[in-house]
Formats: sequence, C-alpha cells, structure tokens
Amino acid sequence: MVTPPSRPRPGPGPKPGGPPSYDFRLGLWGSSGSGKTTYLGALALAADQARGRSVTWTLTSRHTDALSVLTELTHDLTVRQRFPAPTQSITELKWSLLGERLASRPANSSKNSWGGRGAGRPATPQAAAGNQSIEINLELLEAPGYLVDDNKWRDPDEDPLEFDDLDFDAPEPEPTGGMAGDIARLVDHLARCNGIIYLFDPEREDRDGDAFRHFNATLTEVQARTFRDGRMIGARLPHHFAVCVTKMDTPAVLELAMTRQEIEQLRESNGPIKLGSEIAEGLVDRLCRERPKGGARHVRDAIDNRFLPERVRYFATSAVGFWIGPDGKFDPAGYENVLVDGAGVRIRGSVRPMNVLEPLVWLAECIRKAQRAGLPT
Ligand SMILES: Nc1nc2c(ncn2[C@@H]2O[C@H](COP(=O)(O)OP(=O)(O)O)[C@@H](O)[C@H]2O)c(=O)[nH]1
Ligand SMILES: [Mg+2]
Repeated sequence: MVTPPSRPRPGPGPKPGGPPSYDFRLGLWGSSGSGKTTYLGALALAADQARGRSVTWTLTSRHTDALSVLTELTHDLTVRQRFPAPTQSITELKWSLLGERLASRPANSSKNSWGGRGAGRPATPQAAAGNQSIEINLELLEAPGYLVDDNKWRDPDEDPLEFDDLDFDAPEPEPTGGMAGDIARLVDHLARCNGIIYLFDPEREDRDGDAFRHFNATLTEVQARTFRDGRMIGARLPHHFAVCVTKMDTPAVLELAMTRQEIEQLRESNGPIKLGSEIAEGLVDRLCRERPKGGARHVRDAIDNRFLPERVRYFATSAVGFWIGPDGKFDPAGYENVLVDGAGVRIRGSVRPMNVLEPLVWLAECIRKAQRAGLPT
C-alpha cells in the first residue's frame, strides 16, 4: 500500500480569536552521544533566555508525559548540573513553542535586543492581548543511541568495521535482530518530517571518522521512503535541514573552528555569545579539508547533494553554553562549562544554550513560508 504524502496539517485549530497555530513535524537526528537529549533539555532554557527584539518564546506541552520529560531534562541541567542519562527507548514528544510578537516596543525597553530580564515583555494582560501570538506544535521523536549507532545496522558476528571500509559502492547495511521495527519507525518519522535538526558532533567525527556510515545508512532509507511516498522535489529531499555542529563550548572544538585571536575577541562580547553559522560551516569544511578520508567529507557531500541548498543551514550549537565569569565576561583562558569531578561529568556554571532555539525557529519560519508560497514541504 502506498502511504499518502505527508501534507502540512492545519493545527488543532486555533480557538476563535486565539493565536494562529501551526503544526510541524520535526525530527531530531544524530549519532549516539552527539547531544540530542541534552539539546532537548536545553530547549526550554533557551526559550526562557531568548531576548528577541520583538518576539518572546516559551516551551510547554499539552501532554502530561511530554511535559514531565521536559521538566526532568531541565531539572537535570539546572538543579542537578548533570547531563541527562542516556535515552533507553524511543520517546515521542509533543511540545508546543508559544511565541509572542510584540505589537510595538515598550518605550522603556533597551535598544539591545538581548537586554535585561523581561525586556520587551508586556506589562499588563491588556498589553499582552494586543500582541500577536503564534503556537508552533512540534512532534519530535527522540531515539536511543543504539538505534542510530552504526553497529545495529550490521551483523554482530561480522568483523568490526575498519575506517578504510568506508565505500560508496558498498551495499547498504541491513538492520539486524529486533531493532528493525524501531529503526523503521525512526526512518518513517524522519521521512515524514517537514524539518530535521541534525546534530553533528565534531569531537566524535574527529576521533572516529565514522559519522558518515551511520548518516548514510539512515539517509538512504529516508530518501527511499520519501521517494516511495512521492514527496521528492526533483532529485532532492523536501526537508528543511538544520545542521547543528554541537559541543562548541569544548576547547578542542572551538579551537578547530576559530583562531586564537578570534577566541580572544569573544571577551569583548556584550551579552550571551552567539557564534554565526559561518563558524559552524567553516568547521565542517575544515574537517573535510584536513581529514579528506574522514566521514565529514561524505556527510557534507550528502547534505549538498540530497537537500535543496536553500533549505539547509548550519548552526554553531552548545546546549550548555560557555562558562561566564563573575564579571559577566567570556574568559578565553577558561570558558569550558563542563568539568569532571568524583561523581563524573558535571556542568560547571549556569546553562546558557547557544543556537538551540534558533534552529527550531528557523525551521518553523522557513517551513511556514514555503507552505504559504504553496511549495511542498
Ligand atoms: N561540552 C558539551 N558536552 C555535551 C553537550 N551536550 C552533550 N554533551 C556530552 O555528550 C554526552 C551525550 O549527550 P546526550 O545528550 O546523551 O547524547 P545523545 O545520545 O545524542 O542523546 C553528554 O553526556 C555530555 O557528556 C554540550 O553542549 N557541551
Ligand atoms: Mg539520548
């Protein structure tokens, strides 16, 4: 049976006079340990901390289970100052991102769009009622590492994969054992998504050079599924694709992405540090250049070839953000926000997510624009 193509569905329906509501299906994808669960935990914090010039955001859910996941993950990062435990099972999360576009900027609001707490928020319910609201309903699927790990696509009795085995001509690996159903569910979800947040872990890529094998096995399945569903746009996938280069707060990663001088200059930043997409793309390019046999080259080529270029954007992401000293400044000599103590890995200071909300808002905006223009998504 051919499954009908996924169409943008109208929201559950805004109440008469209520905010416009948009439903998006977004996938979260990345190799095991790339930071997916942590990213989700940081999302509510990122929304609370966002100080847009004219829009404020908050994350919530109508669903009890999804709401408790949200609360627990945020609790891990802020109160316990620990990273969330590894994901054990596929979790479907229906979260809603509520945005409010201010009708006009309050006279006393700071010119700096990232001003003090509460900047730009309406002072009264009447003022809030005059603002434009938007409700973005997200369907996310978080998969445990074992589903996206290469080894589950392979016969466990086979010899271990060697780096040199990477080969475009090799037959695609088949999922083995009881995982097949779960993998099919993940592929099905990704194929039907309007947008995908792909977490690219440069540390792992640098260490293992194996990002491609995992990426390619899943992408090939997603493409075949999209093709069967009749959703391809020419030879390209219809998805909007946000590539989040993760763990940018790690010195090994930041020093690959930026020169020492550029890092020194971050000390002068006012407000939260937000690295541009050119830094993220530059880092991937550097990995491609300096490790031409590594997986990054293949991931980059696959992204360039399989998605519409105008639907791809890179983000320099850190779920926990940089450690900021008591003077409120970035310290080029000690910006790592993660440390190891007797009880394991711990988050050192406040969590200040960088480019965590942005990919999601970018995806939602682009998908909405494309849908308005009558383009397939
Ligand atoms: N430095 C740093 N490490 C991170 C960050 N996010 C995740 N990690 C590390 O990566 C590990 C795996 O993250 P997790 O979210 O469980 O990855 P998942 O398997 O993709 O869900 C965590 O336990 C942390 O050690 C980040 O923003 N910065
Ligand atoms: Mg996880």
